[in-house]
Amino acid sequence: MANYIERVIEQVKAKNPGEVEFHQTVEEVLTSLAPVIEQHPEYEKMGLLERLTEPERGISFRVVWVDDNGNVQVNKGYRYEFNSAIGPYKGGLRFAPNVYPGIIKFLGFEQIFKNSLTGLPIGGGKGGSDFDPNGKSDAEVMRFCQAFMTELYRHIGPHTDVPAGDLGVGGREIGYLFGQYKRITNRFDGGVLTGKGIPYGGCLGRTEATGFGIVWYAEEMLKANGEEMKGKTVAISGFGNVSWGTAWKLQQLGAKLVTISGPDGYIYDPDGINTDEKLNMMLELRASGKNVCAPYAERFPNAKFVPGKKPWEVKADLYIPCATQNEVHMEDAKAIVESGAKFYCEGSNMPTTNEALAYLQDNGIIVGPAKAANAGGVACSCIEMGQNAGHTVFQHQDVYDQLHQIMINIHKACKEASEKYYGKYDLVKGANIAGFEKVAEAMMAQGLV
Ligand code: 2IT
Repeated sequence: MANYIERVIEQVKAKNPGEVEFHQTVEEVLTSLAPVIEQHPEYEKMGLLERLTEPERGISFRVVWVDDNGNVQVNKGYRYEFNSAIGPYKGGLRFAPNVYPGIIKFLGFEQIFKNSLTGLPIGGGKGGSDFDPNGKSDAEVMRFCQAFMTELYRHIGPHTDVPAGDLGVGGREIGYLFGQYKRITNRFDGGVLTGKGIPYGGCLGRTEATGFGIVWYAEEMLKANGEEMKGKTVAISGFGNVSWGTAWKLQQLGAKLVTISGPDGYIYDPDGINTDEKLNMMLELRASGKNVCAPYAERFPNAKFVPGKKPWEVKADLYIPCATQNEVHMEDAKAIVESGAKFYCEGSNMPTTNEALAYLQDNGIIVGPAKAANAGGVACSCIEMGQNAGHTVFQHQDVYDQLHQIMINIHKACKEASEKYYGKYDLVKGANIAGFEKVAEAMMAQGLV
């Protein structure tokens, strides 16, 4: 069986040359599945892993728009519809200059397992563009989004594929995308996009859902190991939506958050990033469109800005990377182990290199994997789809209560799957297995498609 897994990993590498992020996640996930594949020889006969690692559909398209100076701009647009065994494709759109198929495929592949872990009926997909929203005017962002949707609308729908935001795509972009979808199709299909504004079908709590979910998941990790969130010193990276929601929930649970970061460096705030003014400062940083965190230290003089560095050198009890993929390398993992920390919970998608992840776990750090810990975002998106399908509005507290329970359930599913197949508490392996089992069963039931 190990041979089967190795063979598929090699095939994926050969079929998707140079797409290193996709190779990385396929290797990490499939390797964890060994004991399950062992028990199900029929999976090999039915080419299950070959099918799982090949997107059902991949669309690549040209996006043409005109910038404020009247120059024609051409970007690449993508949507990889990865797996619809348990529900319509669901996953975000990422707008960032480094976007290429290897990034969209890694995100889309991860999304299959994440969405399955939520316990809700959503398949996996991901899309985006190499468009960089930073430094663009509002009008440019609108024209880009309209051009992007002018192709994408043919491929999506409330029962087909439901995109949302990811890096570079927030409420503003979703608004423009939705407006254009509605204009072209003449349909108010609320459930075609999630992360919408509250007045037009958005779900209360979606903005903070990913961050809240991460902290609730981390809280379960702590509890399972006899500890509590209150009083913990926490270091996170990023200052965007996910970091902001994470900071807010950490504040509510009485933890002390001491770092945030940007591409320019990191902020160390010894007083804690724990007042409304400080949380609002994170929103201001994002709204500035400059993609820097340094201005935080100008506003709060006790805080220190450390240019060009990542926050992993700061001593903490719990680390939560919330910025982007592969932001924690081997040297960072060593610093985290040396700090004496016990907990590490991934917030952003695949923030840890496979090598750094193994090092953290081998040195006794308890790791929460992103596909489980950050699943609260997409879970809330699915709640939004339900709200839209039922032509209703859910109350804020109802959404929080559902989301909190979902995060508790996901932690439990990861814990139980790892105990069943590996005889130990390993949330990384458990998340892969628990996410896989339901999708595999559905794929087997649906025959060779
Ligand atoms: O990575 C993710 O789960 C997201 N960017 C959110 C996806 C969604 O459909 O809400």
